[in-house]
Amino acid sequence: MTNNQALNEWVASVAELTRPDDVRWVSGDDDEHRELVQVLMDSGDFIELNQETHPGCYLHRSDPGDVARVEHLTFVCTSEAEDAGPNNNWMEPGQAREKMHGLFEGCMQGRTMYVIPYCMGPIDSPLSRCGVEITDSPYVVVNMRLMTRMGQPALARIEREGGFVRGLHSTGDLDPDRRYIMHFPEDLEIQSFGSGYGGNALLGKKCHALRIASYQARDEGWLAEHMLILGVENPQGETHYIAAAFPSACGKTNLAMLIPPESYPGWKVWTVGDDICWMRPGDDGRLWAINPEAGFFGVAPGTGPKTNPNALAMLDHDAIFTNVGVTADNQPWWEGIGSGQPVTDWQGRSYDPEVSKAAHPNSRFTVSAKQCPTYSPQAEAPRGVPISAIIFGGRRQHLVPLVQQSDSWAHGVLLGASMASETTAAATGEVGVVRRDPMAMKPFCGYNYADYFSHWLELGEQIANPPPIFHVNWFRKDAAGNFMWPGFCENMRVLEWVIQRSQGAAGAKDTPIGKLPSEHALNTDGLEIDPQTLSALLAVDEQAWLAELDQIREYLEGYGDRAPQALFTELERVRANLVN
Ligand code: SAT
Ligand code: MN
Repeated sequence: MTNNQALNEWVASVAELTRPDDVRWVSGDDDEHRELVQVLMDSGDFIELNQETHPGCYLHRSDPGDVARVEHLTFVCTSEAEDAGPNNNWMEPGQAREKMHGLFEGCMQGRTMYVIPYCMGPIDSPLSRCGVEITDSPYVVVNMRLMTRMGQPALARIEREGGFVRGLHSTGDLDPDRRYIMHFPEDLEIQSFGSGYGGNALLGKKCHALRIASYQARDEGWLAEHMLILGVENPQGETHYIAAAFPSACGKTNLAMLIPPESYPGWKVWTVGDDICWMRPGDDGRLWAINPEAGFFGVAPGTGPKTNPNALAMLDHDAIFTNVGVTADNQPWWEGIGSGQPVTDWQGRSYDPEVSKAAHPNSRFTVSAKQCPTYSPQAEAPRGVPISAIIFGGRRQHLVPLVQQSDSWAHGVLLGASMASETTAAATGEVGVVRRDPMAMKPFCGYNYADYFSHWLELGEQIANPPPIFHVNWFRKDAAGNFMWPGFCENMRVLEWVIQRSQGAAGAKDTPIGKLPSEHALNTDGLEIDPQTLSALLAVDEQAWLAELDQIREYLEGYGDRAPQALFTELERVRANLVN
């Protein structure tokens, strides 16, 4: 119970509708956590992992039909379809509410209903926002405890402020035909039924911190983005912060936790966040950012001693593993972990590489950010961190260079708006098809993309010192299908160029598509890469770019009259550069 009347009334009305055996307000304390772990173990939802090598670690196996976000079942329910835009599935709010009412009716019988007050962002930050998730899943509660600031301190803030985002969730019967993730941005409300998986069920994450928050951010003059935040400290002890957007499962967590290569003595990368960034113009004319999350829900496969040693180091205690394999001595295992052998796959079957990978490609770890060896002390700062550069990046085998800098903010918005990427296992559907994913927000923008692009353009005009905008592509392949850029810790070289450019230093050459590193401007000391590959990574194929521009234009025209003219002006400027 709380002194917030609206919250009490909402909880009572949900209990009346869903008819749980028991209602529990979550405090977030340790005793409660131990009790919930026991509940999860008793039901078989948690399997204890080796407590000697991995104290406090548990394995959860999802229903095999419930292992990723379901974009085709995710809806934005604004009064007008146009406000949701062609980038979202839309349902009329009244109809959506009726449908969800039918599903939620009596669905918590025999279950406990948990009320989770949570805060997205440092508890005392003016940039943070609160929500309350009601759920019948104790797995959601223990994940929300790692991913958000939840329980008593969040409730105290809600009581002070009054407002909060309402999120109602039930795993239902996990029937994919009775599964919907509905958003009502006009009412700051989320309703999710029929899935227990990550982004469908941990409502603070994509549902609140991106879909609802992006809608609020547009009205209030800030940005809610699918971006990691990292700080690069140079040997002189100066730290510059970068916000970078990549689609799900394109290496945001690895980049956020990068350890500079040996040829970078005295350099350090600090992790502020790995997935979501809320940014607001400060009084000093810069953009200030917080990570609204308190933990990482990272992709396990591919996380190993070479790709992300920091992540490995934080995963040997107090972590939840979802859909990974297990070794003979009960340690978690996934493809790329670098040691051990699996005996059981993610579905609990005896491991047979002919039948299945040990870990599901979208298997995940959940862990508190405080366990990350490079977690930035500034990550908890109420005012956030000042952003020196913004990076957009996609997964593109062809065409798109390793790095380019936009000529202006508007050109940078065009770079973001024309982002495309090959799809990954983070969402159900075909993997590896190129789709347009502006600002990596395709599945997460809670309103019409055309209005979102306008918001980005307008915001840039309001900031006295907007950060420069870049585009990167780590994923270029040669004719034999091999990656041309080594990636991982070597991405530091690109980060260094980006930071130097943001300070007005480092060489760049003007090309029709923007500024690219001039010869020798990219530091390749200690890197084995043949000069031809490097120049191919930084080449501009003018004919292919003209064809790409046609596709971008066609894509943007899909947003009709609402698409901002400034983007077409930029597009035509680039086209003119290419033909001249
Ligand atoms: O399932 S989540 O949306 O939380 C993870 C992701 O796809 O980025
Ligand atoms: Mn993500």
